[in-house]
Amino acid sequence: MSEPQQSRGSQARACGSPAPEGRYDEHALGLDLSWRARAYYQMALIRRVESGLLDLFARNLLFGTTHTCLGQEADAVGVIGALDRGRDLVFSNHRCHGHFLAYCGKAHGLVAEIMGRATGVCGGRGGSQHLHWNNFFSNGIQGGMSPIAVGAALAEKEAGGIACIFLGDGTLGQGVLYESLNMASLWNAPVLFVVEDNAIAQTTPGSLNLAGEVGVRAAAFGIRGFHHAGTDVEAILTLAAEAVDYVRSGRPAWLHLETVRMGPHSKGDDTRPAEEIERAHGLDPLLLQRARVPEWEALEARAAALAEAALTQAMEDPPACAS
Ligand SMILES: Cc1ncc(C[n+]2csc(CCOP(=O)(O)OP(=O)(O)O)c2C)c(N)n1
Ligand SMILES: [Mg+2]
Repeated sequence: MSEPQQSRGSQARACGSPAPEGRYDEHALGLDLSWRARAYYQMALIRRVESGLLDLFARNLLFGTTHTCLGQEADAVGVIGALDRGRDLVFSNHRCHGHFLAYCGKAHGLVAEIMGRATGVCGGRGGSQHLHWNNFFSNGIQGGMSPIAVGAALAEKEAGGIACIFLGDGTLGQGVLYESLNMASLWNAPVLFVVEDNAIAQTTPGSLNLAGEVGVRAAAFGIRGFHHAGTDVEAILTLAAEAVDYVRSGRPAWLHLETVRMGPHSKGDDTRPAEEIERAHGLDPLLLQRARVPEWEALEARAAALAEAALTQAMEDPPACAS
């Protein structure tokens, strides 16, 4: 397999605004590594940061809420690895930390943001669900970002950029999503709708809230679908690259990724039977990728050191100004 398309990463700009100060964190993204090692390393960094956040919660050092993406790291790394960070836009949801890290690698800015520190990427005022840096935007309202992604994609179309929006399977019940699919198809908006289907919405299994098939929802609007069942980051990267190419040609697409949620919905709220959680752990994307990356222990150590430094520094940083 040849190396999939990688970011140019130098001409980043938000929709209609000048490029902001600062750059992607190339070291944190592992841009010096081979694409295969990088895929493992980026997933390890996400896992380490997310685990660190859950640990802070357990020790009463975080307030608010947080939704970690343990088990879903391959979606973030595979899909965002197929985008052009220099011109594409990413819209995310409540489970956004992994998407954010795969986009820009700013681990300290993320942790400080979640901890309400002045050094956070949004000055500590956005928190876990409202992250914004450069062309990355997240919001916790399920489906709320989908019309925004369609509009932004249309605005960026002439410049060759596309929008990628991450949605959960539980969000397929939101009407605004179907209005967005309708307009995206009618107006040829270059949007990649990514459904991270972990078969659960908070504590409600998909079998109780989702009728019919996931793929045919997009097909009903004449939108081409792509599908992967599993947590193989390399397969997701390859499929996402194909979907991104298609979207860049001027049509929306739907990428359905069947994945697993290894952790709780947010902190301790996991009501699933033990065997179901065990099954999810059996599909851990990091374990899958380890078998292909002989140097995984060194990459793990690098990710652990970076996450630890981010967490330690954020703890010492000043709080966001209250006024
Ligand atoms: C409009 C709206 N309704 C309810 C909520 C509360 N809520 C947050 S996450 C969530 C479940 C989302 O499930 P899914 O879309 O499958 O994403 P997952 O959490 O599995 O990643 C709910 C009900 C919300 N954020 N927005
Ligand atoms: Mg879900």
